[in-house]
Amino acid sequence: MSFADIVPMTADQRETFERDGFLVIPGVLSSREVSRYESAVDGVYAEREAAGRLGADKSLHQLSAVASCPELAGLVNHPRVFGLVTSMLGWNCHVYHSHFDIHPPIREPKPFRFEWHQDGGRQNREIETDPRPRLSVKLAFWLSDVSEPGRGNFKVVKGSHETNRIDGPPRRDIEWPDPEGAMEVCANPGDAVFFDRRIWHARSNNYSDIVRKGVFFGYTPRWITVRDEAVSAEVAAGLTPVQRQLLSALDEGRVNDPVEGGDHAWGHFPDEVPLYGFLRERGLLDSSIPALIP
Ligand SMILES: O=C(O)CCC(=O)C(=O)O
Repeated sequence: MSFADIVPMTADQRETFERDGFLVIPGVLSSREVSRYESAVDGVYAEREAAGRLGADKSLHQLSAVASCPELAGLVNHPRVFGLVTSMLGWNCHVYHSHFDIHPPIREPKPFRFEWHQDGGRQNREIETDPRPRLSVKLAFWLSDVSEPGRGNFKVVKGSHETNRIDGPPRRDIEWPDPEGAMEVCANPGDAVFFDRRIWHARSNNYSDIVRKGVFFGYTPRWITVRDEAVSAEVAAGLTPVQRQLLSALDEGRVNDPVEGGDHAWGHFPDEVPLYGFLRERGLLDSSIPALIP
């Protein structure tokens, strides 16, 4: 499947996603892709290790996935799953937050930390609705085998994305049970998980013998600001126009014209937004989805 292709979300997937708050998509990456992306993140891990910049448990939570590891750019609009993003968010979106995570096996007991959260930081305090709006979705690509629990799996409370509050300890270091209904999502290397940012989620401790590796991209409308570091001009030059949009590296047309305004995050000029043209050319501006209407 080439980058010219894209598969929109099916009606069944949408029903499951709306009900559960997440989808597991098997076999997104071939074993060659898994090896290629794995060696890219391993390279960054080795650099951070040499520079003494790993966590106390030798883990790496590396923000700004593509700026930190340009070889990961192909994941940002991976043809097998990017249609899930456009089917939810439409064409005026970008990546606002991304990371890759490497968690070696835990050999010694770890201090407790209640990690359950919704994504979006202060969006969860500063927006007054109940339930909160979706605002962003995230893709996780698995580069290691998390097909059994206890391997650093992604944990969710299925269907919790429309619940604003779960019970938790008064401080995150106070021992507290997992929320009712918590489950570990199991996946093979090359599988992806697509989730609503509001789903209550955490990571299981990795008590296996396998180093846990995953790459995460959070997508949101372009009128929500980006937390990631920008990619370098050299990296941007090697990206497709859609990838440049997603990674906030658009630098063409009127985008930077202070008088004309041109393309900007409010999406007033769809023709100047690469993803709009990309979807239009493929007949994928499904007008039953408001975010796809120009
Ligand atoms: O590493 C995980 O499985 C959890 C990731 C996470 O908390 C997040 O993407 O916000």
